[in-house]
Amino acid sequence: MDVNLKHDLLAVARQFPLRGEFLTAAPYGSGHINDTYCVVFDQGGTRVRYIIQRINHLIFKNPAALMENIQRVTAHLAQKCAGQSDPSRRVLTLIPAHDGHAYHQDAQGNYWRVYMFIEKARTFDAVETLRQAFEAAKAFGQFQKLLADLAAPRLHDTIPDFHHTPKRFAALERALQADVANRAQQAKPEIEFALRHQAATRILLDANLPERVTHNDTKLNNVMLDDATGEGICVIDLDTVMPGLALYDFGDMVRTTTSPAQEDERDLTKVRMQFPMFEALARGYLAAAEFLTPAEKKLLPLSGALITLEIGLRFLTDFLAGDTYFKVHREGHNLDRCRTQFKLVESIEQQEAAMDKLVETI
Ligand code: ADP
Ligand code: GN1
Ligand code: MG
Repeated sequence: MDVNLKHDLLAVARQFPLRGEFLTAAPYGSGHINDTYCVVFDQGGTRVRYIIQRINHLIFKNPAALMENIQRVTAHLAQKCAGQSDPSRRVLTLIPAHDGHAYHQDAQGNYWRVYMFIEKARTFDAVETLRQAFEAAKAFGQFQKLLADLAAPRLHDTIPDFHHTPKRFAALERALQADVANRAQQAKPEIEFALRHQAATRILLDANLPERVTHNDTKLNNVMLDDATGEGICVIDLDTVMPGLALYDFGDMVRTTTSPAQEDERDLTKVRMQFPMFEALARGYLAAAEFLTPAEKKLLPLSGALITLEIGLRFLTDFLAGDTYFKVHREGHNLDRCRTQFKLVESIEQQEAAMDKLVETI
């Protein structure tokens, strides 16, 4: 096993009914919040992989409630996918711990969960083809559609006000006021950009849209695309599935799936909203999300700029606060991420008329 691992993955794995001989464990994926590992077992000559995750309980303050949400959501989806081909690859499957709980809490207070590994599929950190955009959006649209009849009670809010953009703006103002890391002078243009956009933060909240069950973190790398068919086979990263607006999800797709650049690209000339990608997203999403009201549909183009602005505000806030929320891997990482978001907001704003026109025709 990798001696540099922060946690004893073998000890964690032993808390779950994973058969065979433990072979390897290694960090996996590029998420900003949880710790994700891939562990491999030898089961009678076959290598079987699992995903083991440590839930970031400083961010998700009630992991038990979060896991209750995930159990309900995955059970509901599993029931709906039962008649389709390859049902076990279409929804995440939790493996409960030996004690029957959906997670294991270790002696240090960490919360761990295990998922079956979705084989023959992968995620992408940056979009490469129109087909990927179409399939990802269709999968997220389908996800919302399948959860529309989730039985009561309402899901827990795993992070309250997660997409309340005005509150995200207020948090930025507080971070700016405190300037605890003495970094405000390094981010003057970004701070000015944020301040100029304050009025835009209310757009979705003021539109009186219906509450739905939404994913709330529809980054392109939170949907697995099938290696053979390219289909969006499984929506993953379910920690923020909770009541929300459909457009939070569409907006985050625009943020992460229309620019050819990575989220932390330093060369801002590479960052832009590619209109054909937006079209593929809108067509894919609307192919599945037939439940949208006219008011929701009309706001699809604006949601992209809003959610991109919101995540940019959050990266800037975390930069000013001294990098306490998102994982960072280099100096100025959160500021770099903020810059790409604000550049993308500008690019989306410039194409708003064309986006409106397109959506009217779909
Ligand atoms: P984070 O919250 O840190 O983003 P994710 O749940 O998105 O964590 O997992 C990180 C990455 O691990 C994903 O982008 C995906 O590539 C991979 N992954 C997660 N769950 C599975 C799974 N069940 N099967 C295969 N790969 C997975
Ligand atoms: C985080 O966990 P991950 O990396 O999929 C964040 C999202 C942000 C995203 C920015 C719980 O998502 O809200 O949009 O980073 N998740 C949480 O890349 O804050
Ligand atoms: Mg993720």
